[in-house]
Amino acid sequence: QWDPNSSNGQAIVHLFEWKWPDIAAECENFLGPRGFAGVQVSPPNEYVEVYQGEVKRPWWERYQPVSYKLVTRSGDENAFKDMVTRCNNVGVKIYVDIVMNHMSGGWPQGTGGSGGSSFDSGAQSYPGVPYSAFDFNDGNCHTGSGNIENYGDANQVRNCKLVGLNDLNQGTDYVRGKIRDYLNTLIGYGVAGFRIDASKHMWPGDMKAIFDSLNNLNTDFFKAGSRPFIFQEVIDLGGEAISGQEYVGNGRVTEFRYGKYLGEAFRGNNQLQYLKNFGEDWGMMDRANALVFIDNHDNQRGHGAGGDMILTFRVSKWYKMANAFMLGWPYGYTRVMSSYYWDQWWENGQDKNDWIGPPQDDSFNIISPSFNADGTCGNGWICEHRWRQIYNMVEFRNVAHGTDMNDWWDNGSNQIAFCRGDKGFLAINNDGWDLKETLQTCLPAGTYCDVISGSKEGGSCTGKSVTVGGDGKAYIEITTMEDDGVLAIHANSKL
Ligand code: QV4
Ligand code: CA
Repeated sequence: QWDPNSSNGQAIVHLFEWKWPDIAAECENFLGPRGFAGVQVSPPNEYVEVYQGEVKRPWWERYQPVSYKLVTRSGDENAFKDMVTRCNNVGVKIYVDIVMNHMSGGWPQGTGGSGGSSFDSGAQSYPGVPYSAFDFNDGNCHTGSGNIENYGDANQVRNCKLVGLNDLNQGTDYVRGKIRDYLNTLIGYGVAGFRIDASKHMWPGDMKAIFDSLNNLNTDFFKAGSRPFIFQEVIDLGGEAISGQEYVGNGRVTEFRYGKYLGEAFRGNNQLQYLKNFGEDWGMMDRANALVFIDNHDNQRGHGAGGDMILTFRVSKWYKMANAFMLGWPYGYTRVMSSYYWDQWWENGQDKNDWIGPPQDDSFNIISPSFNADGTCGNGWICEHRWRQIYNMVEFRNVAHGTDMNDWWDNGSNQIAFCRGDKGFLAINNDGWDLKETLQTCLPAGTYCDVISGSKEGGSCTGKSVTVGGDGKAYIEITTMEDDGVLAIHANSKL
């Protein structure tokens, strides 16, 4: 199903590794009021507690399930349920990261699970579900190592182990039933949909059988007959045996080319003028099937796809520009990344600290974010979604929803501007010289607040103001001295 089941928002935020009570409060205090449609939450089911030499409680332990008990470092089942209710009550939906391709890697019997279940990876025994050796794909995998060795061979990509993770066989009724029961439990609590991890590694038909068997969404929160929103993680940059296109029949698919191409454009490997037809014309999937983002929890730390072209919070000026473009541009369903900080440790082009988990205390409990007077986060949390330049563009996207792009302008290199019907106008300057132009904004005459340099508060603007004349034109200025290379005005920012 391709629709996010949200009436009041066009962007979701991934609150990576946040605790359930903190998400509940964030829905009430910030996301609801600011018009966010929903939250992608980290996997809520039990996983391996990883302690491996220096590597203690890495973020990636949550991608090694042990059972479908809802007990994690983010909280227990009651906390999860409370979060879903409280977020729904303020119009913010919950989308759950579902790890159903595999169980854990090769951790020996005796290794702890976050919900107290025992397991034996070598024997493929997970009594907390229960799964046993019959439920895994080994017999269907024909590589020497049992791992995926060649991404040019669709069969091994789907039936062999991804980096040593015990590969579930979703072709059997038993495994389908266990996954269905897990997802139906979440639906019962009121979630709106699912991010399906490692979708490339499962057969689209097996996934369809599971999705078709799911209950309708909870009618306490959704209209009768609503189906869960599905977005499938498939990394398809071209050139492999499996394409994202094979999955669009099940729901939306992550479009990884989107963030890579924007990274290339803003980093100067391409020019912004060429973004004029950014979308299907660039070889990306149909916008109605795409889930788009600038970076995700993998490629912001060198896992996954996109390499060193990906923009993150560490290159904040470009990052804000790219997010503004994404949120202003009518392509795909948008997801904003929200991160925590870690110190990188580069050796031979590799960040040896790419495993570091969220801010935690000495007992490995996750530490909640703190909030500064200006609304930004502390305690090691970056909270990109609380950057004014980003959350104000979420409002822009909501206001402009339903319009197309028109009146494109560029200077022949890296200064661009466009309208969204008569609802919004966006300009970007990524050249090394000032943008000073009189441009068509398509907005009704009046004075507007630029929501990048400031916000409309009360009747006035804390940033730059733009005066639009009766002909829709306005003098637009973005100098290289400014903090941000973007200017955005919209129907709701009229003073
Ligand atoms: C190691 C060796 C293997 C060996 C194995 C033996 O590297 O060669 O076979 O031991 O047991 C972690 C470790 C990894 C380790 C593995 C098994 O990093 O070194 O293998 O565990 O213990 C995340 C991380 C992975 C992590 C995994 C499980 O990125 O590093 O592996 O969680 O903890 C492809 C896929 C795509 C995937 C992307 C990263 O097509 O689906 O790679 N993205 C999603 C998630 C991602 C997650 C997974 C999939 C797996 O977004 O976060 O991987 O659930 O492109
Ligand atoms: Ca598989």
